[in-house]
Amino acid sequence: MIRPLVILPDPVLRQVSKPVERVDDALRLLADDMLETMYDAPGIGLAAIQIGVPLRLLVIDLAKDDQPKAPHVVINPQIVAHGDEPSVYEEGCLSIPDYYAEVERPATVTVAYLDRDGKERTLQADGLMATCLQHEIDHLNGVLFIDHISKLKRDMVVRKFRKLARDKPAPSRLAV
Ligand code: GNR
Ligand code: NI
Repeated sequence: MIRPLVILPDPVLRQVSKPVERVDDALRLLADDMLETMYDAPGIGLAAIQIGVPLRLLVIDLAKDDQPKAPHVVINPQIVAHGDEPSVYEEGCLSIPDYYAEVERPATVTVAYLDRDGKERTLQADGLMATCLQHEIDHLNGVLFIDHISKLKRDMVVRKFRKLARDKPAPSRLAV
């Protein structure tokens, strides 16, 4: 099931997500909804908080349109190591539609996590995978990629999205 995305400046995006306590069928259904929502958007990653669920769960698929799907379900991730080299990527976020900015992060990370079977795994990532993992893990801590750019640019983006939310409130906001 495709779920509605939480968009800036919704304060839900600033929540710190809680660890997943058990990897069961309900959690796998949630992960499947996240993948469906991410593919539909389309995006290459999605954190649970972006559909309003404050759990330490994220999905990633970097496969291009002409490649077979390569879904990763990443539960309770911890960055256990990162390289010294920085890398700069132009990032975007499904919760901040149509805004892109360069962000510098460690070029390589090692992440320990549970997979969709609850099995402990470790992933060494570089390139876009390293950037995407760090972007998603930031979401679990209530951090957005605009927190890594200048305050001037960030304030401009937040103001623009505040105005958009005022002019055209989301249906869920109209209801309350
Ligand atoms: O779809 C996405 N693309 C992207 C591009 C560069 C760096 C990070 C990302 S993640 C983003 C989807 C998203 O908002 N995940 O939280
Ligand atoms: Ni994002």
